[in-house]
Amino acid sequence: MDRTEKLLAKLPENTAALLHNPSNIFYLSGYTGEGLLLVAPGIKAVITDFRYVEAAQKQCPAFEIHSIRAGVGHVKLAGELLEKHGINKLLYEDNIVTVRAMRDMEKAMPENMTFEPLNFAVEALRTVKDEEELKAIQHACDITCQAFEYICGYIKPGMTERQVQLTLDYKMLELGAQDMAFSTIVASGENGSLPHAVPGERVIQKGDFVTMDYGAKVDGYCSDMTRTVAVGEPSQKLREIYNIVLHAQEEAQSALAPGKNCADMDKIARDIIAAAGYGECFGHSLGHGVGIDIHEEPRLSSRSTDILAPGHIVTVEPGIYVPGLGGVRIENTCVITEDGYKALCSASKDLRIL
Ligand SMILES: [Mn+2]
Repeated sequence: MDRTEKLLAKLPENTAALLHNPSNIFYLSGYTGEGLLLVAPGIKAVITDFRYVEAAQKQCPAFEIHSIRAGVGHVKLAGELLEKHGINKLLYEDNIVTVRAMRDMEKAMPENMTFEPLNFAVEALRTVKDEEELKAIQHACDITCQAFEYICGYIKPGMTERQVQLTLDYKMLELGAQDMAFSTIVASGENGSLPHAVPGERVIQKGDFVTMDYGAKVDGYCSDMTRTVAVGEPSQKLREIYNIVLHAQEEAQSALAPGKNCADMDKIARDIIAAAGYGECFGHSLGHGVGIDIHEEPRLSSRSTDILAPGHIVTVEPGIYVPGLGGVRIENTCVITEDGYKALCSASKDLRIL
């Protein structure tokens, strides 16, 4: 069963799904250009414009490619196809379609059309990765780890965070990444207390911790890894924080297995950090799914009701952030297997002193 059939099997009979979200469109069809995807019994269509017709034909041979024309825009064209197939119930992505686009859609569609939210049906399919997806993510993780080995030999006191970021990004592209998975984070010294620090002109000094959170994109799929390294001998305090985070990361990661509650994974790491007296300094959730998007379901968070299943790919990334001092985060991307998990990032998590 291909992905489109899997989606249709989850929907009520004689119902269409109109996709606006580029990640869902890519997942179902392989198409990366602009436009919409229409899926219904008897319909598999990319609705695009002249600029992308040829690319769409190459990327998704199993789909009909329809190009908009004067007076017939994307939604109207979708409406024509639905009318031809006698389908009058349309599921749409209410988290993506704006209020304005919704009003336009109601006007452009045939009169008898009814609209209902798709309720993340495609996102739900995307949580379980197949072999091909796993291969792409493993490749992205390998590039990330190779770039880490390179950067460890490159970072020297006197360099700026920005220099480290540019070098990491360049290295990943050189190693075959199509793009960065997200904007690379490099946080040195006291900037390490900012979980999503933007690399800037701060000059790296001896005794600093440098946190690097970054990933590569390969064949449309992301990796996500964080390592914190020391530049020269770190203080006792920073070492202590490092060891707590490392312990929390390893305990939570080694608990990953199918059937486990995502919220329990978060609790394992949180309890260790709280017991060490740093509970207030770990203010984000433990991790998240990774795939076409850098943040996907399931979430490893205290509020999550998700259960881990084989094929889920999740990050485990506890951290401790102390304003004025700095911070530590250690993150691996892992796949849930039939009997446990496998870490996809091979870079050592032991403290590296450069
Ligand atoms: Mn992450």
